[in-house]
Amino acid sequence: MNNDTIFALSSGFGKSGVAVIRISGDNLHDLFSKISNRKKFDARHAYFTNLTDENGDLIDQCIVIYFESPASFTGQDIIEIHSHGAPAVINKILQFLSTQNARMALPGEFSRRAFLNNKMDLTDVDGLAALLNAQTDKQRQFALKSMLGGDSEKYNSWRTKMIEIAAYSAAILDYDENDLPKNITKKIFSKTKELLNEIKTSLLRYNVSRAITNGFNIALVGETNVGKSSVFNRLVGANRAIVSDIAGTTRDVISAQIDIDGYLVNLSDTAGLRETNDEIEKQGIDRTKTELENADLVLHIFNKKTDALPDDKTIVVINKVDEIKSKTNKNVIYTSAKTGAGIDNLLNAIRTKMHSILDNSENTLVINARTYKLLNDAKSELEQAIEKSGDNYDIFSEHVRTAADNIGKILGTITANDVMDATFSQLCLGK
Ligand SMILES: Nc1nc2c(ncn2[C@@H]2O[C@H](COP(=O)(O)OP(=O)(O)OP(=O)(O)O)[C@@H](O)[C@H]2O)c(=O)[nH]1
Ligand SMILES: [Mg+2]
Repeated sequence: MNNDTIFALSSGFGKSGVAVIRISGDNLHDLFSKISNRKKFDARHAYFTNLTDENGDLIDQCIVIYFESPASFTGQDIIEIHSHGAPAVINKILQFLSTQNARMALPGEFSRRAFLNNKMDLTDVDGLAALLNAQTDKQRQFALKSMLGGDSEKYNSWRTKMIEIAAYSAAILDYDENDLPKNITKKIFSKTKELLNEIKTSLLRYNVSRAITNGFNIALVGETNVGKSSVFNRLVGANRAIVSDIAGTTRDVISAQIDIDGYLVNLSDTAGLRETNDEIEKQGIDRTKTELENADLVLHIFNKKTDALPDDKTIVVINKVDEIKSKTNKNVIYTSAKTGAGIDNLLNAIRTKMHSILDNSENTLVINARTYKLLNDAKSELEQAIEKSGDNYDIFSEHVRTAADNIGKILGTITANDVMDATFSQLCLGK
């Protein structure tokens, strides 16, 4: 199956100036000859060609490029066809290719081949998937670093150190003390602790990784009628949520995505909190509680004086300031969704909080559910090595080796097929 010649549209489908169709296979020399209408050609050279179908009828005028194995995305021979971006042209080319001993690629199949040919490891593929999903500039930067191998470097260095530690600790039983480096047991312990701390720090940054990749969650909560939906509309810059003076207007969670300083923000307006017998409103309030749990930042909104205090993840807002005389509480932000007063201050307070949580992400790994679990497993193996092996260095070595295997699974050095399927299926057709 990995020897099949595969093809896919790599650019988006729809009317566009240019479409790019890629073909990958073991030897595409003859196919390129046919497509480019030339016997001799150079790799990585753009040729202008009249692309004809199996009957010799003209399909389109195209640019075609040949990438020779192993210097290509997949490591196999690759042909790129740059055609006009009309759906009819694209369909005709794909139809023609299926008559040329080639088949349509599965989603992520190009990347799978790149992985099998050691062009990418699984963390690079995760980075690529994150890059393809990037909507904001920070998401782009974060994903790009991972795709270009930033994360692999860290994982590889951890794994190498673990293998070294495992080898030394296994050797303690087999070799005479004089043949081993001085203070070997001390060194083994301190190096293992160092690694454990680094992994723990990375796990603590999981929320940062998630917030950059999937968006920073901000929930607006408070009692009914304080003006949550009105403030939400001001922040989004559009009348997204219904506003009325009837308490209990908002019942469902209303979400909008906004870009603040290059970070993707998921903003949620929620049902006002109050005692109610209304079944639907009750369900709405349950949803508010879920939003609160998932929030990276909460805007707690009031419309009168309050003793509520801000904390790491809460900003206290007193709305309807146009109706309030005393504005002396330094712990809160005063706004009026009606006049727009104070909305800039609120945005700045959100900015400050968000930057303090998300900035300096250079050393943050792109962690998804798969890598989080494996990283946690590695952490617990190292903890067991340190805490539970006593003076038994065989057991110590075994735990550290298992930790190294967990990191290997993150990279895909050691991997099961189902993990690969999950990793590659996040990608779209043509990648
Ligand atoms: N004077 C004044 N009225 C406001 C302000 N913000 C909202 N209101 C009014 O307050 C009422 C309630 O506003 P909403 O935005 O629907 O309040 P909410 O907190 O979303 O209410 P629920 O969805 O019922 O929980 C509406 O009549 C708004 O026009 C404000 O800053 N000043
Ligand atoms: Mg509302």
